Amino acid sequence: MLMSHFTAMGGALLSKPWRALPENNKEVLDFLEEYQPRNKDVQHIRILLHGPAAAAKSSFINSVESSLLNRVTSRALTDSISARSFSKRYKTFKIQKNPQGLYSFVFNDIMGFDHGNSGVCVEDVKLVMKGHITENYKFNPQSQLKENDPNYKSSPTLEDRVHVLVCVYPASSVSIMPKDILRQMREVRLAASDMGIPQLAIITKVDEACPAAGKNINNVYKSKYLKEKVDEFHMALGIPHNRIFLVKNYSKEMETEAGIDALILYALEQMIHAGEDFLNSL
Ligand SMILES: Nc1nc2c(ncn2[C@@H]2O[C@H](COP(=O)(O)OP(=O)(O)OP(=O)(O)O)[C@@H](O)[C@H]2O)c(=O)[nH]1
Ligand SMILES: [Mg+2]
Repeated sequence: MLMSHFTAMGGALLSKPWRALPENNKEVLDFLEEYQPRNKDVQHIRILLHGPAAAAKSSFINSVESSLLNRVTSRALTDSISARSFSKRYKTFKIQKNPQGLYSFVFNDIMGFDHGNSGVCVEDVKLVMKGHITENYKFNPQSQLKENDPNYKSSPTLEDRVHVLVCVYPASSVSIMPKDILRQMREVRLAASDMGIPQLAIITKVDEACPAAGKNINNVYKSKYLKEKVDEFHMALGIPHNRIFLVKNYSKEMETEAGIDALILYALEQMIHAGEDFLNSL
């Protein structure tokens, strides 16, 4: 049984982390640098991020790039005040490893879910997973992409298909998850399961949700509050505990930090393993 104590910041901290992160980031960075899919039908693993508007999907892509390049970047545009989803297009982000090449994984950013007809259509997310949607397509919240549309790719390759699905959700909203958003996320999850696509989740904005984690990033996996959020998220969506990761993005920092990198790289490594296993099971 882990001992816990209350901090001056008001959150209970366990004496030991309930999940151990890798000892150093270098090993994970080396793995990511060398990683290539064994399945020669693809050049990279395609990771799709989905979740409600403002969950921090675009920010996570920037944070991954920042951790890998060792400087804070912001290619995927984010927004702090939009009431509706800020990202509106289907975009693929590749990350430059060195002047000669790219990392062997890409991220797909999409519009977020919202209430009523304001967010991405669930059917469009299913089309993305099957590889039917072309780059830069502007999602129409009112209606799904039709087969006769020029943006509809009728014969997607394995490379076009999604190999890992990642649900993104902010920590402070887990307990107040709106039913219609949950229904949409669950529908996407079930469709991914039907396609055999592995699923993970990242719980974001841990610094906002837990002051002790905001004060010291090394407290993230010691926070009882954040552990409860992982449990609640698991109960709500059915994603196994060990597929749910806590993350803080680079939202206000000017420089990268080892503690923030550790959370991001750990989650990323698990995404790569899941995608590799999927591609080898085909
Ligand atoms: N404090 C804090 N803020 C964050 C974190 N991650 C993202 N943010 C902020 O949350 C806001 C929304 O982030 P986005 O990345 O635009 O969210 P999104 O999921 O892409 O949203 P849409 O494109 O609108 O669907 C931005 O103002 C980010 O700076 C985090 O870990 N901590
Ligand atoms: Mg976005």
